[in-house]
Amino acid sequence: MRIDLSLLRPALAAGLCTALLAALPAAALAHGAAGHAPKAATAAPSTESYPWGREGRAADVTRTIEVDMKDALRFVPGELRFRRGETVRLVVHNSGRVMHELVLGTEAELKRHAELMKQHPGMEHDEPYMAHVAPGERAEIVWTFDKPGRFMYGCLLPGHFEGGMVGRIVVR
Ligand SMILES: [Cu+2]
Repeated sequence: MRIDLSLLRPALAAGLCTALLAALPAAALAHGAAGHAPKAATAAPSTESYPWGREGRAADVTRTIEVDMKDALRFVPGELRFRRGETVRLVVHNSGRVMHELVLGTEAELKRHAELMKQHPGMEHDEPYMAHVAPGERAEIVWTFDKPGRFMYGCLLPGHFEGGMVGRIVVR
């Protein structure tokens, strides 16, 4: 079974996430890898909007950016700059030997999320703003940066975020 984090978002915002998730049986937080099957190319993007943008339409992509994830707990490059309104395809590689993920968000959101992951290492979930990538694999995020600001991307696997596996995003 999978937990839809969108249902928890109001609780996350209220800082109640820890208490809420602690009340759930651990088994409810894990689900099989089947939940991460790639979405069909024809699937309509989510209409949900986030402070750091929204899922983009493949037809609107104007730029493709490659990001590599390394076992040294680094993203390469470690900073990305976009113009407001730009829709980009992030091609996320994992050149390491362990699992990594790229999750877009605000700094506060990623910190909260990383704390959750520490307490529930088996927690898996999928949202349009994240890519879980097995060693040697690649995955894509199509994203529209529709609001200016400073955002981040991070690997929220336990120890990785704290180990500095973060990148900066500037949208002007
Ligand atoms: Cu990682």
